[in-house]
Formats: sequence, structure tokens, C-alpha cells
Amino acid sequence: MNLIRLRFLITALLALAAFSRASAQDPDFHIFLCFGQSNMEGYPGLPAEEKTFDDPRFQVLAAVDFPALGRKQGEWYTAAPPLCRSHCGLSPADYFGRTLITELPPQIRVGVVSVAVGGCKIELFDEARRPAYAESAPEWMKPWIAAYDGSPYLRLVAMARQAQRDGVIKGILLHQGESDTGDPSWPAQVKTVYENLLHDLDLNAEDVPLIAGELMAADQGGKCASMNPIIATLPDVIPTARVASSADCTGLPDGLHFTPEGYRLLGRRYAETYLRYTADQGAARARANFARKIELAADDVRLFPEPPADYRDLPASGLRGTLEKFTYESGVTGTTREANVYLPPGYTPDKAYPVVYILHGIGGDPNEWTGYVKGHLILDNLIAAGKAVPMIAVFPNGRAMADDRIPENPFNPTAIAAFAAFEGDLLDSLIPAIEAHYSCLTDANHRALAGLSMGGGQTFNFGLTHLDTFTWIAAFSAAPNTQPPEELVPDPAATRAKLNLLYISCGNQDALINFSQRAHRYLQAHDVPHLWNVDDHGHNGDTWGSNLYHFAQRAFQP
Ligand code: FER
Repeated sequence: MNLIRLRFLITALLALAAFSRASAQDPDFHIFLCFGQSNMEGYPGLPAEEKTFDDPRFQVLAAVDFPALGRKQGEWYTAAPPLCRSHCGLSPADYFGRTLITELPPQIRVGVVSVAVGGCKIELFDEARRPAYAESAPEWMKPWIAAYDGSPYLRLVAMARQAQRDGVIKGILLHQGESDTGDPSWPAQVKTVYENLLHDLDLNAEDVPLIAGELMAADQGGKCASMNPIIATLPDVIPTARVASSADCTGLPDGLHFTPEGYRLLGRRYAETYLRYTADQGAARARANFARKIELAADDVRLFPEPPADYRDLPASGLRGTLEKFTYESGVTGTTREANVYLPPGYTPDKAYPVVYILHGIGGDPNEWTGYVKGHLILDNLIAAGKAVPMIAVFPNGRAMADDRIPENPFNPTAIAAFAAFEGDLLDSLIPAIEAHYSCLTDANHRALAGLSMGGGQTFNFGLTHLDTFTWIAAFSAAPNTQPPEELVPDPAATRAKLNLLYISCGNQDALINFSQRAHRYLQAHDVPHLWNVDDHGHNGDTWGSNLYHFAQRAFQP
């Protein structure tokens, strides 16, 4: 084979590889279908500065040819407006997408498909009624229907199917209702269209909410504002529908359409409404986990008694450790992060101390252990009584994201992902920073990892897979983030050889106990020594304090 043919072959293969990558479905490409009437088209009024939008993380699939813009139907483009057809303006979909790309993690891309017809009633999108409606439509509307070869609904489905090859449909945005003002059957008509879309695109309602926007409000001069109370009932008719408020979205003098500034705000409202839906959905799934039935086996019993009543009172002897704030630079979040650090009574750089890292739960931060559970006082009392070796305790923030404050909905998927991302932050940023700043023993025999709930799951996941870093491990009331034990301990002999202590506890009133039971039963079946303490508490600080008390007395002991 000569060189030219070889080159040609390689080029062809590379092109093929690039093509198959581009056309493979990407779960991080989140697609939204947009439909409705003129406000979804975007009523003309497209400020020049909007047209320069150029972030490729927000894409539009052209649902028609846009000859003036050089866009072809069925192709993806960076989502500079207009998104619907070439004469249209700024629409709610613009700032919906632009807001999502700032709110979602950087690997997520957003795509929209927009099909809308100014002035249309909702029945234009119901294929059963569309032919008669389109036939009798006013002359000025006909060219817009014709742009979709007569059926906007079928064009939307065709474009959506095409988009599904590249990404995942995550939601449907609707702005419509002006032409149906006062019609109490509007929510039921919308339901028909929504269910047809779900059916034709093989989608689950829970995974694809319908976000409908309010019409221009009365105080903006909105002529159809009386439709808003009807729109408000949409979630009653469609459980997975939510309404984006148009409050303060400024309107044009026609009383029907928004100003560009109004569209920007309305678009942000669509994004907030969608994000709130996904967060609520996450919390609902989490509550379903909490509702699970508790089934106890014969060996799910107490190993240790409750501690003495004063185990976390201020130590009587007066010997106190100190609690201080510690900051470090995180290679994971790119930010300066904060942890609480407990130094034992008499801490001196002349000695070197073992270190335990103690992780909080889903609704917590570093103060959960030092405030709510009083972990530092538990250590003070044990060390003062000579029952625990003097140790440094680090209470980090286990949510490795730039804004690591407790989120309004702690169950939101971004926050949950940040608990997993903490692995790198802990191992590569926090531990080296702690060991550079304090007088620590820096081998695995002198490092412990412990945590409650979400932090218990992190402890299982990070501890058992890093036995060259930690050999004393304690998971209290571990949460559903706990990985399956066969993944954490694929080679029981190797785990057995490295572990100093694996301590597992949960309350028998805690609906999450199945995650700890699963770990215990696997370890038992594979002869991996561990302590399994099932006390009589629920998912709360009584079991966490009590089990830190028992674990801390056993950690770092010969
Ligand atoms: C869940 C239920 C509970 C879940 C996490 C938790 C990730 C965590 C609870 C806690 O940390 O207290 O479904 O999902």
C-alpha cells in the first residue's frame, strides 16, 4: 500500500471515529423540547448583544432551515438566538439554557429544540384535532404551520427523536395559553399533548417534567393575565408539571409579549423551576429510601452498652483539647476550604499524633460533629480518662464543591455528587495539608477514617479502597451512597491483611440499616473481622456519639 492510500485510510478511520463519537448518545447532553405560541417563538425584538452568544455548552437543534443564518433543519448549532425560526426574537428558552449551563456541572451540555406557532391554540399540537384546526386557521398563521410541513407536533417529535440520538430529553417547556384564555379545559388539553409526547418519545413522566410559564402578569398590563389561575392548576392535572412565574417580567405595550428583559427573567424562572423540580425529585427518592421497612436478623444486636450519661459533658478534670479552624487549598474544587481540627489536651509539636478524619451527614457540615454530636467533648473525656490515646481529629466539609455550604435541598444531585468527589479532596489535598501543618504520625497505622450517614458511606467507599492510607475505619448509620461490599472488598484476604479495625454501627430504628447489614453480612461470609454494633437508636446524634465513644477507645490501640 502506498503512502497516500495509507494516509487516506487513516484519515477515513479518524473521521469515522469522530463521527461515531459525535453521534453516540451522551448522558451529559440534557435536551429540552420547547413548544407553544408567540412568546415561545420569541416576539421580534432581538437586541444585537444577544446574537453574539457563543458558548457551545448551550446548543439548539434547528427545527426548520434558517437560510439567513446558514442553519439547516436537524443540525445542532451554538444556541445564539433566534432559536425557533429565523424571524423570531429572544424567547424564554434562551435564558433557560444560559442559566442551566451556569447552574449545572461543567461536563453537562444543554440543548433545546423549539417548535412554536404565534397565535395558535393548544389544539394545534393535538394531532387528533390539528387537521381541522390548521385548515380553519387564519391566513397569517398558515405560513408558520407550513414551515413545519403542516404539523408542528410531528416536526417536534421528529426533531426530538433525532436529538435523542445525541443526548437525553430532560424536560419540556411550554409557553402558550394567550389564545386559549378563559378555557378551563386547557390543562386537560395540555395533558393530552404532554402524554402524547411522552408516549411517542418513550419517556417517563417523572424524568421529563413539563415546565409551563405564566402569561404576562396583570400589573405589567397583561391582557391574558386571567389565564394564569388556570395555568396554576396544571400541576393538579399533570403531577409532573410545574409553573414558572412571570412576576416582574416586563411586557411590551401590546399586553401580550414580553420585552427582551422580560424574556431574560422568564427564562431564568423556567430554569429555577426545572432545577427545583429535579431537587424535589431527588429528595422524594431519598424519602422513599427512608421509608423502607426495617428487618432485623438474629445477629443485628448490641455489642456495646450505652456510654455513661456524662460522656459528652465538659470534662470534669478540666483537661481540654482545643478546636480550631483549618483552611487548605483544594485541587478538586479549586477553592480554599475549611475544616474543624481538634487538638488533644497538651498537644505539642514535640510529639507526633495519630489522626482521625470524621465525616458528616447529608445535611451537615464540619460543625455537625462538633456542634450537634459534640465529638470533640467525647474525645476530651476519653483522653482525660486515659481510655483513648491522644489523637488529632479533623472534621472536614465532605461536600467537595465550590459552594460547599449546606444547600437548600441537601439531596440535590449536584450536592450528592460532591460527596463522591470528596475522595480526591481528602486524599490529595486535605491529608497532605494537615500533615504539613500539624505534628502527625503519617503512616496508615496512625490514620483513621470515620463518618456518620452520608459520611459513613464515604468512610466505607474511601476507607476500604485506600487501606494503604487508613487502617482504622468506622462507619456509623451508613447511607445509600455506600457501595456494594463486593466492590469494596473484592479480595477479602487482602483487606484482612491490612485492616487494623473495621467498626460498623447502626440504630435498629434507622430505615437505612440495610446498607450496614449488607456490608456486615458480606464481611461475615468472607471472614473479614469487624465489629457490628446495632443499638436502639434511630438516625440521630445519640447513636453517632455513642459509637464514636466506642470506636475512639479502640482506635490506634496496639
Ligand atoms: C438517601 C437517604 C439518606 C440518600 C442519602 C441519605 C444519597 C443520607 C442521609 C444522611 O446523611 O443523614 O436516599 O441518598
